[in-house]
Amino acid sequence: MPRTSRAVKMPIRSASVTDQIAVLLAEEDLIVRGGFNFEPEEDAPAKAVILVGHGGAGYWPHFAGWQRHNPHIANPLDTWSRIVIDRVAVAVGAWTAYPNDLPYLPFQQWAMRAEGLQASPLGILMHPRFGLWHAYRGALLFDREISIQAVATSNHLCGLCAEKPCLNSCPVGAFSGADYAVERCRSHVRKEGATCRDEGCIARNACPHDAYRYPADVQAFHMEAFI
Ligand code: B12
Repeated sequence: MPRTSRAVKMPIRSASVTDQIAVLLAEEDLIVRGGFNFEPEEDAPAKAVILVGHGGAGYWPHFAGWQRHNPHIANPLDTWSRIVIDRVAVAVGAWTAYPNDLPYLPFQQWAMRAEGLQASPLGILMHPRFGLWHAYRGALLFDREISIQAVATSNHLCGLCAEKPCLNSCPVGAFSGADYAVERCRSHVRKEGATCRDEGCIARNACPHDAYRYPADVQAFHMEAFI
């Protein structure tokens, strides 16, 4: 029997909360992206947080299948994420927060803390396994402490990268390593036939750590949302 189907049948009550969440998310190829307990003196929205997301685009067929049956919904990826992650929250007694909800919650700061990540020169966090090809779809918030340990800071791959092709490849020089010229980037991507629009951000694609690169159609979807 394949390992995944055995994992889905695991008796949920005997597993830790993180294991329960992982099992429920696996049905949609989403993953636990780490978590931590907030310090008591922090101005935090909860006592603990677990981040939900993906490395690579394994979630895409699940989302695309759902979208085929729900073709006219605005912000479809956000809506799908909400449906999936809200359901998990109910099962484990948590509530949810989403990266695009206003006011923005500091998802990247939480991710740095949960997964020991650091920012790439593009602003996107660099992951030791997924490279730049990962994102966060939501957060589970708890009014109790949970048993989870933040991951120690890993080797920062960008620190070992001398050439930094990400900084030399943007056709409009939007990334300086310190700043991101959002409007210059956006007005270029909006142009009909721009490679970044149809195949994804050229700077992000220049990163050599690309084993989990999203397929071009997935990148095009995200660029469309961006413009
Ligand atoms: C507003 C926003 C944008 C804005 C402005 C970014 C900016 N200059 O600050 C725009 C629309 C330009 C944008 C674009 C993209 N974004 Co954006 N964005 C956000 C959002 C919704 C809010 C950021 C924020 O203000 N947070 C509030 C502050 C308090 O939180 P913070 O953790 O301290 O914020 C950090 C970021 O602002 C970061 N930062 C600063 N400058 C830049 C520049 C870029 C490009 C990024 C990604 C981050 C970044 O530094 C802060 C300190 O850590 C976050 C989700 C979130 N809630 O954080 C996603 C988020 C940061 N974006 C993300 C992504 C992936 C992108 C895109 C690559 C999407 C795409 N097209 O595929 C693009 C990049 C453009 C490109 N060329 O491809 C991911 C990053 C994941 C990761 N691996 O690190 C996030 C976390 C969303 C997610 N669902 O995972 N984004």
